[in-house]
Amino acid sequence: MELYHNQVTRAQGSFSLRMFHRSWGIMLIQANISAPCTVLDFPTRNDFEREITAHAYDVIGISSIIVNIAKVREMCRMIRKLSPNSTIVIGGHVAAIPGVDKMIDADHIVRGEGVSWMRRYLGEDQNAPIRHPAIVSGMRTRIMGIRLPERKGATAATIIPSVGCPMGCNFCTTSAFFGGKGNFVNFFESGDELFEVMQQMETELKVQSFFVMDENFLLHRERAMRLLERMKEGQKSWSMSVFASANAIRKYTMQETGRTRSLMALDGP
Ligand code: B12
Ligand code: SF4
Repeated sequence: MELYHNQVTRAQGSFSLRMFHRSWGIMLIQANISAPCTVLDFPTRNDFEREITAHAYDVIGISSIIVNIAKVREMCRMIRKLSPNSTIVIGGHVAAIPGVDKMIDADHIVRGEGVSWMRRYLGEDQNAPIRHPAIVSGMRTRIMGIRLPERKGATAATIIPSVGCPMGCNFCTTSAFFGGKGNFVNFFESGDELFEVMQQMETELKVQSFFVMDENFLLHRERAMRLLERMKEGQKSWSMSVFASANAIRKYTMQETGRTRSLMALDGP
């Protein structure tokens, strides 16, 4: 997937920055089930066909956002033809379309958090601790056709502490998707758990910076403050890019948030 060339720098024509991102939702599901599982990230039609005919998959899950519904429909059609014994599970924001079950030929449409759903479906413990996959937030950066050198640790790691936002503003699709007002799902409840995961990523990916994929990270003040405490104790000068609503940011002093380099409104809810 792309962010910059899709929506930020595309008007800059050949000067536009190209950078690619993996699909974190399905990576998270893969890392948290014990069944053998293959992830194809935006496969070509040929790759998808080859994979589902080369192996007899019990379950084929598809993740998508709403605009890609036609691709989902076609993938379901291919599965029914080429792998008729597979159960088709659809998840991600596409599942929020009213009447989606009539638009595509799937066996299960999963709304909301997918790790616990898939664990339940496979008969595994849905409350088992979450294993966080090592995710480099962006890759294969190029500009004017020239690929920039990639150095381990130069790109931020993605950390996913929670999904959903309990504020439940009435226009907010992502909050609604994970349960709406008062609801959210914490993958890591405490600052201590989060610190451990970040330390693990620091070692594995050699990173000092983190892209925190949480709808409203600073709203969970206790967790954020404990994380800060652990960072101070461990002398970590990690930098973090977070999403947070204005009312959550107001609850912190400037000393607590540290040096804020930029405040950017990206991707409205
Ligand atoms: C980060 C992000 C991106 C990254 C992509 C990296 C990535 N995350 O994979 C970048 C910046 C590249 C990106 C690009 C775009 N994005 Co975007 N993005 C997001 C964002 C902020 C977080 C997604 C995320 O990773 N969350 C964390 C993971 C763990 O959650 P998740 O993906 O939802 O997965 C969970 C469940 O949905 C479910 N699940 C997901 N897949 C599956 C599959 C199965 C089988 C099952 C059972 C469950 C399941 O289980 C997962 C774990 O709980 C969301 C907003 C949000 N907060 O949700 C918008 C969002 C998904 N993006 C959106 C859009 C529109 C786009 C773009 C089209 C924008 C543009 N004009 O270019 C592009 C293209 C994306 C594409 N081709 O699919 C919209 C989709 C709208 C909709 N209702 O469909 C959202 C909701 C933002 C918004 N409100 O506008 N995006
Ligand atoms: S993410 Fe933002 S818009 Fe959505 S419910 Fe939370 S505070 Fe409201």
